[in-house]
Amino acid sequence: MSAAVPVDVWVGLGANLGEREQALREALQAMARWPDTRLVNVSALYASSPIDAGGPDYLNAVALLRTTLPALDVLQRLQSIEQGAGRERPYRNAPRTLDLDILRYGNAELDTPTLTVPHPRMAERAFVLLPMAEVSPALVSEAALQAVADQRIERLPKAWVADLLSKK
Ligand code: PH2
Ligand code: MG
Ligand code: MG
Repeated sequence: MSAAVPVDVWVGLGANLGEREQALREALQAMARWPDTRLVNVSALYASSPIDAGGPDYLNAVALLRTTLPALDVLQRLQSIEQGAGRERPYRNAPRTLDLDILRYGNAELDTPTLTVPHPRMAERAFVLLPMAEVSPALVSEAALQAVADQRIERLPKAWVADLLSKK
């Protein structure tokens, strides 16, 4: 048993190659199985045009976890899920089968060679801010949403992962 205080962690999910929805769903299933971790909430799916990148449209979502795992442990686990989904990294912002980014780790401000939180480009991206506002409205201001209002993004109304949310 861990004595550490649980931390809220916001994870951005994205995919624009392959079976996108299935990859996002399987990633959430994997996170829900981590030790000392609850999957508290997940946004709807959003379809969005690639930002600073090429290739097909993305599916994006944001998940809220509550965990006692350290930030770098969370990062390592996310990377291992990406690997399992066949993620390749031929060049920066290349199209991908699965991308899992730590957006926030509680209120921590970290700048290490492998992890910077809050995510440095979060505020520029509608595909992060809209789903994040759905999960945690207090974290995203109207002004922040206005600033990305020109980006093409569509909220998909379908129910998709309610069955995965922790009842604890
Ligand atoms: N991820 C990127 C770059 N551009 N665009 C959209 N719409 N969605 C993404 O997840 C995304 C992107 C780099 O990780
Ligand atoms: Mg990313
Ligand atoms: Mg990434």
